[in-house]
Amino acid sequence: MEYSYLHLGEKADPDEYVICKYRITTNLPMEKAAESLAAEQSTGTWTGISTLEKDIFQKYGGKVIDINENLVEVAFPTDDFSIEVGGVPQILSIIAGNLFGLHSIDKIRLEDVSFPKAIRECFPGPKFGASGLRNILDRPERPLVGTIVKPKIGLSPKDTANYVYESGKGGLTNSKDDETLVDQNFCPIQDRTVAIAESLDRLESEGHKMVHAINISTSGHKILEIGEKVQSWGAKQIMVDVLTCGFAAVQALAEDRSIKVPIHVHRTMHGAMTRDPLHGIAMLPIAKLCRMCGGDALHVGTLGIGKMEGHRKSDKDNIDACFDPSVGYKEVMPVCSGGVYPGVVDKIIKAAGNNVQIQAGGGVAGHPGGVRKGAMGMSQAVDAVFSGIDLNEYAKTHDELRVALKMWGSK
Ligand code: RUB
Repeated sequence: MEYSYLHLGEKADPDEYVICKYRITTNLPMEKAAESLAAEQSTGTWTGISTLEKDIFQKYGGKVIDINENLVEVAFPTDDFSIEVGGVPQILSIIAGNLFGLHSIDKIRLEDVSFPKAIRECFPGPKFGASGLRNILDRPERPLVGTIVKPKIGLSPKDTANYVYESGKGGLTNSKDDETLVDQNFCPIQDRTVAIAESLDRLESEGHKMVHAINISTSGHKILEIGEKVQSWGAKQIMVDVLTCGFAAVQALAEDRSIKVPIHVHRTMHGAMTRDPLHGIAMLPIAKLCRMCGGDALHVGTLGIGKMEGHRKSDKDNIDACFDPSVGYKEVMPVCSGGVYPGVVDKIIKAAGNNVQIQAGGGVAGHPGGVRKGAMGMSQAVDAVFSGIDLNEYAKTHDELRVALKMWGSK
């Protein structure tokens, strides 16, 4: 017997269902495509099956509750999910699994998802979040301003620590390893962490608080051990590449009581999922999952301003997901990064607000005056915008900003 997965017009209680929004491109009638998706991801397959009893279908079948042109909403019953054992990997196998490969659907993109309270409560959310980071840095209001140590590979531990120190002297609150650096021979993670901790301690003794995120992205069976080790070597923040390591890696670190430093979440590889507007996974569901799993700071894009593909509206949606009060977790610090320089800081803050971490790699290390002056240029840009002063006006009395504006202009 075949059942219909179409429940158009019915309301699905957001506390009973995981509700997903998909953008579908197909030659099939949209209702048929939506039904095959809901079936494939819940109780069905490509044909009717003798083993599908009515009560199984009713309890566990996905429901297509809305179709608006190419946007389709599917509600999956909470009982389809196995959170304690299964976690995000099992969630993703339902909401973002086989459906991408269905022959009958040309393209499909997961645009959004909402989770019932019963599922949200199984996840830790951020330990520190945006406010925890601000407390550590003693920076209650101004945007956080950071750098990515450049070149992304090649510097020794001593050079890296020196870069961090110079950035702090220039006023930056944050710095971080780049995503491709972990423990290469030219910059072993232990030596780097120890050397950077010395720089950060020195800065603090000179009156400036700063954190640096050490990239601990590694294999699943090693990440907790490396996290604990870098912490014992003096790391004040750790960084995880969430898509290459997996959401479960972020969750494992957030739930590990011995990890007592914030987690900076990088999203390298996301473009493979997010870039095609018709296929893949939008950043919004990724941001929601990162927050659930316990990321304290998350790369969200530069609102269409920097070097990476992104858009003002969708990047702002990612930022809003970092703060959405309805989910019951601490807020995540959104990180705007990638091709940023002082001349675009005003546009970023205007679009993102002050509760944001703005960071620049090339936009600091590329300053003709060196890293300290590059950091000063970025800090001055943030100070100017925070104080409501036009960048060019502020630059008249701030030389480092003036040089940066002359070098890279603004947008
Ligand atoms: C920054 C950089 C980062 C991007 C990643 O360097 O390359 O890895 O932030 O992009 P630079 P996203 O400042 O020199 O461009 O933040 O969009 O994930």
